Amino acid sequence: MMTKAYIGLGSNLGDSEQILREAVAKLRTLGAVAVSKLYRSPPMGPQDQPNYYNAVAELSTHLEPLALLDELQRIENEAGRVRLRRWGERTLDLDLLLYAEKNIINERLTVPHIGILERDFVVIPLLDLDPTLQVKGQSLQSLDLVQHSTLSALADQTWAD
Ligand code: A4P
Ligand code: MG
Repeated sequence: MMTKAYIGLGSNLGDSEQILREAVAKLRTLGAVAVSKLYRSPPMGPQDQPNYYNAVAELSTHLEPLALLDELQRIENEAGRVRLRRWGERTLDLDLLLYAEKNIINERLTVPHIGILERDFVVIPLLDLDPTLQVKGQSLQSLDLVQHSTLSALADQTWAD
């Protein structure tokens, strides 16, 4: 069955824009992809790290959740994934934010992704892709953080074309 999955992309080490572009190209080998705008976002967590480049990709895929996670982790590793500390700097982070309307909790996967409703660098790009999106019964559009976003848009939704 074809499923709509949303994947959060983040990078704050190396040539982040290029790294995210290559990640989107690899996601396109897994199914049809649409991307949000590209954003710059101040770091959540340790403040002594660079700003992040963040975006979200919508992927239509036949892959089951754990098979999709395997692919995301493979793409992270191919980007020469370096991750120094919790919530710290990394070359590429791919998080499975949503997998259709499914709730998943196992050793490898929690979906919807933890913290999704508190992170503007996830919510704002999700709204680029679907302004009516709801998560856990909550309309994203009506969240307070949408009005108090700390993001700056760097490029429109053609950045990864
Ligand atoms: N895992 C469980 N659920 C999922 C899921 N839904 N998607 C497991 C992906 N992975 C999931 O991943 C650790 C384990 O989580 C995986 O092995 C997988 O089985 P990881 O990528 O090594 O670590 P992490 O949890 O992603 O990192 P960390 O450090 O806990 O933080 P977050 O929550 O990912 O946040 N600030 C800004 N502005 N923008 C950012 O993108 N990102 C982070 C990282 C911190 N600050 C940021 C940003
Ligand atoms: Mg991650």
